Amino acid sequence: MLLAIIIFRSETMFTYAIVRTPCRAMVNGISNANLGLPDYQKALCQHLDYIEALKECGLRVTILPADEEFPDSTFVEDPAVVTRSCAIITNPGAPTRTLETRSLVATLREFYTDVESISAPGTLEGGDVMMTGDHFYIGLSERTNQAAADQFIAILEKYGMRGSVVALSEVLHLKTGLGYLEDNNLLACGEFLLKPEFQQFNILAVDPDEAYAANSVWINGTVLVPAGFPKTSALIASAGYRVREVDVSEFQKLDGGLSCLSLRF
Ligand code: CIR
Repeated sequence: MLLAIIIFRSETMFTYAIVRTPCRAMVNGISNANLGLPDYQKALCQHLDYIEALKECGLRVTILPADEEFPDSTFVEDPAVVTRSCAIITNPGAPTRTLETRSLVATLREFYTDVESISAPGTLEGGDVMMTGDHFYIGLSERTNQAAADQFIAILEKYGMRGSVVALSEVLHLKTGLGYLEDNNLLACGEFLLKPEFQQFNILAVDPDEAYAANSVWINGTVLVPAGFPKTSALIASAGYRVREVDVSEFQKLDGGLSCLSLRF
């Protein structure tokens, strides 16, 4: 019995996380949320609690300094994708974010021998990439195009991994509406519920009025869930996970979710 449990449990384990302290200029970040401007001091407090939650999951956290040049730079998931074998510097599709990649390269080289990159005309943001074991789903969005997806899949194949594309129509990034919780469990809402690509997963359907919580993050058996979404918290807990709520209201005002705030590997 115990052997069966070991065999069917996820093999993914994360050791490290990279985050970036929010900058004062975050009030100028890109937003379509219509939730008002973020409160910077509150965002700093929420970010510290987010780091605490990562540490509670056993991660060693590298905290990069705030970068006032880039209002959205706290969303460190977008300028890079980290895998078991290599890091991939992306080419963010939002023009104000393209150069966020520059300052990440040196940090990633501290952890990875192999650091690959996506180049123009390809544009890709990490929020559009969802890892499920050795297979990566790449959302084709306003930020991520087919040219970049082709480059990304070629890089994955070089390291024995695989990728496939998914068309998006309703959300900013693929992981705005999806969160892979390992062990074949996929948190999903809206346009993703019925997509054929995802029907082999055990779909945990997020209530439409809690759509923001679809971007919850599995880390070593715990799921970080945004505070204020009780139905989704209960759904995840009932699937057997430890739930750690994190208040990220100030980042939600910039269309950012829990996954966007870190790289985990
Ligand atoms: C942006 O629009 O780029 C930021 N305001 C939010 C980025 C959120 N990132 C993510 O979903 N991975």
